[in-house]
Amino acid sequence: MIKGFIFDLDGVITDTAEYHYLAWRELANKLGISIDRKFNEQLKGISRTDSLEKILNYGGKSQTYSEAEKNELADEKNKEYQKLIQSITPADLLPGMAEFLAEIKAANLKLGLASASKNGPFILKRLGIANLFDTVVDPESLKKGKPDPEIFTKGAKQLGLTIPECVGIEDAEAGIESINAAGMFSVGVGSPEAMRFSDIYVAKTAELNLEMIQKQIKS
Ligand code: B16
Ligand code: MG
Repeated sequence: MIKGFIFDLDGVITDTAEYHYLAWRELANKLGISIDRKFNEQLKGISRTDSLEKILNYGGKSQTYSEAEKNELADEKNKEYQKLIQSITPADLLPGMAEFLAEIKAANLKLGLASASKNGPFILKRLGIANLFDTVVDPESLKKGKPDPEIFTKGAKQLGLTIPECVGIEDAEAGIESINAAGMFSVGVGSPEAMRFSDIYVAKTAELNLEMIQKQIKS
């Protein structure tokens, strides 16, 4: 019996990937590295420090900076990102999400957030949905990020639920891997190719609804 849903943020609840991209592109340009939207796909669901490593590797500069300098670069990106997310409003919820979250709450199910983003709580507030969430996993408390199962396992624990009582929802391959490794039922949002390892998937957030997911779990 399903008692709770654990959501990813970027790409499921709202599309912050574009803001991450713009902020990383600005930093990469300064470092003489050129990235495009295709490259940015690899950064989805990946932590800030891992994203910087991927960009530096891509630009052949993985050995150029000290740890302290890398921290400064990651901070610089985050400052730019934080400027961009100030303008987020409830209109930035992805299609169908306001309804889907309301449906979950109306059924008295619990809601958790399992986002790699340290800006997650601020974004939930800007979207006007922070009060719907029973718990938010703090990504700084994790030993390992996605695809490690820790973030979803911790989410279930924080909700006071067992793994089989929870459903995880993700748009990134690393995220689906994380849910599956936790032993939780996984719902993917995205193309059949990208979501090939999820238990079920939908192409768009507008297709998410409680009845459909509950039926698929029973069958
Ligand atoms: P921050 P998710 C992830 O969010 C993003 O997809 C990823 O691009 C970003 O680097 C990561 O959060 C960390 O974000 O720099 O704000 O801490 O998909 O896990 O909700
Ligand atoms: Mg995501």
